[in-house]
Amino acid sequence: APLEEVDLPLFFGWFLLSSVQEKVRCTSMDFLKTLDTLEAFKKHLVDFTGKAENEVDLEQYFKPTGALHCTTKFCNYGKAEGAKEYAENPAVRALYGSAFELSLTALFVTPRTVGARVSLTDEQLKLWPADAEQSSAASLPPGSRAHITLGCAEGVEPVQTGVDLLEILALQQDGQQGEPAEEMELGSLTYYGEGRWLLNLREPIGAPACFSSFYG
Ligand code: 2AM
Repeated sequence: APLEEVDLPLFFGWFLLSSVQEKVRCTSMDFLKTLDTLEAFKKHLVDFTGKAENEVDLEQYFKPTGALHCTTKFCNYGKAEGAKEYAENPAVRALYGSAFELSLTALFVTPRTVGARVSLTDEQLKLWPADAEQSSAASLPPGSRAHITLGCAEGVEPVQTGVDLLEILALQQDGQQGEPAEEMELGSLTYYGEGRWLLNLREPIGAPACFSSFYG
């Protein structure tokens, strides 16, 4: 079929090269392994377990979600609002297939998801859709939602990761600085209530990635 007749992809995004996927997974596993042993975390364990259990193995709690990527536009094969416009955006067409370096600046964990926050450059923001932050009540700057889903709890869809990140950023914007919990080797850990944890990385992780799309 001519290219015009091919459906739009499930989503566009930056796909991490396989060597760095491994590195990011290892870092995230190390973080989870340490997090569930911290006294500060145990104090709020009920956020994750309900009342029944007094321990949680976060490495088991979160299920991996496939190839690591940072979604720019979820198109749902053209059914999502703005999908066609995004695919026709000159920046998207020009940069399709190009290499980028993403900067991972934080890791976050909630009872639903674990993810990495991505801090986009001005060039990368040209590929960021205007409506990505709409689901948040707060007015957060473009790119706020940028993240890589690292795992989801049983029965949770990956779309939740961005929602969880926006929720934490909205609290910050609202002046809630959170509860400093621990200085970890990777960075400083803050608790935002209701099972929400954010680790600001001391050293951002640079992740080479290709801007492309996924059809599934
Ligand atoms: P994620 O970007 O948070 O990981 C396929 O489902 C991919 O598209 C996943 O990476 C998923 O979440 C993302 N996705 C699914 N539904 C979405 C939506 N409504 N908005 C934004 N991203 C979505």
